[in-house]
Amino acid sequence: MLNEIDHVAIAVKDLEAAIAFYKNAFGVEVEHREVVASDGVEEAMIKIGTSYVQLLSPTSPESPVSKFLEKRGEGLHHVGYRVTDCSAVLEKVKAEGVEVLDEKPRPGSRGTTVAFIHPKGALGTLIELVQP
Ligand code: CMX
Ligand code: CO
Repeated sequence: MLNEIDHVAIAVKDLEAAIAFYKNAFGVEVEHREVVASDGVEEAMIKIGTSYVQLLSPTSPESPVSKFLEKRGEGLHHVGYRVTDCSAVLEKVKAEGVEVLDEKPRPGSRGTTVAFIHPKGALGTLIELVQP
């Protein structure tokens, strides 16, 4: 049900500094930037093959990424798996008794449809299902 890695998300304190790090260290550039108000984040997407690195910084103190940075510091925040049918995968996961954060798929960045799965029931990894 998981087609590809859509993105690997990294929580950062300073988005401009993070973008500069990737540009200077690896010569890669941002393809897409977006503020996702519903999630309290600003993202910078760097394309790598058919996947992305999603650099994520909080836009408010209530953002889940603010809390993450306070507790854990900068680092890997979640993995996004590209799926054909977000709703179908979510229902399958729920039927397996896995704790989800979204009961129904919702809009994500780049016009995608997404749903998050709680890290506690998923080997300590926050998972995002991403339907392009
Ligand atoms: N990865 C792994 N574990 C995580 C985590 C993460 N990103 N964030 C929190 N946790 C851990 C916490 O450390 C905590 O562990 P302990 O109990 O051992 O201390 C545990 O999960 C439970 O945390 P919680 O109190 O239930 O929840 P939090 O308030 O810490 O929020 C989470 C965590 C995942 C529920 C919240 O971040 C969330 O709802 N995320 C989904 C939305 C999101 O992340 N949006 C931003 C990205 C948007 C995008 O990619 O487009
Ligand atoms: Co994401």
